[in-house]
Amino acid sequence: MGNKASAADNIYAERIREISKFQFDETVVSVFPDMIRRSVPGYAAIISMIGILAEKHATPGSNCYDLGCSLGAATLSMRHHIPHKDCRIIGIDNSPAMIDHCRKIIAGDDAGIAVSLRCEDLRQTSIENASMVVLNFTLQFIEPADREKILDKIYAGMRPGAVLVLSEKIAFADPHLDALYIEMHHHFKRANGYSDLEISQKRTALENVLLPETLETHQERISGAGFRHSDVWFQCFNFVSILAIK
Ligand code: GEK
Repeated sequence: MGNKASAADNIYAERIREISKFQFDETVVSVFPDMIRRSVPGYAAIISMIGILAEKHATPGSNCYDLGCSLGAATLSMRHHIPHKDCRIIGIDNSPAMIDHCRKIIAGDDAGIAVSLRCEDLRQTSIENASMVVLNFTLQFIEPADREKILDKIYAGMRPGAVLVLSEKIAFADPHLDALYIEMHHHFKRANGYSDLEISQKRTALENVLLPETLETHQERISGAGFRHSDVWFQCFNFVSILAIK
């Protein structure tokens, strides 16, 4: 399913004098499938479960949103599982390089469900008639002060019974656990072929760009928005995916 020919991620392999802030530009796009697979524990499992969740929760004539869709992995997973031909998947990303490449991947896929892709800031996206909304490792890149408004807007645009999948890298209030899970994540990256230099340079690039919050903060925001049920359905170290139901 799409995303096949990905070059190996060696963006941070050589020592960089001044590491600039991480951006979703052409360079990242060209290695993105390899980067995310080797950096996010459980990524492939989460993507395939998004399809399974869509199969059950997408309702006839509704919209399914993939906010921060990157190259459309979650979009494709939903597209291949939604049983209703009159559903529409709306993929949003504010990186022009991501959306351009995503368009090509979706064009090469022949599943029947309509897909609309838009290059826009998801803070501007209106959510309407949604039976499923996916924020797969996207909210973590948005200013924490803006996150409540986004969750409220998503909730307001959902049908009763609709589901939100929110996957995030998280922080832990317990400093011991926080340090342990960060270390375990680095072990995971090392096991996937990243060197200590790559791990440390990438970490510097993501400082103040990827802003993790605690699970409790996410859960409070989700219940504050009005979701009736929510739970962590996937966790590996400091990576979680939450299911919230309206
Ligand atoms: C996947 N969900 O493969 N508006 C829209 N898009 C944004 C915004 C914003 N304000 N901020 C960041 N993005 C994907 C993976 S990657 C996660 C998501 C990662 C986009 C950004 O351009 C990037 O494509 C995506 O969110 C985050 O399932 O790289 O760790």
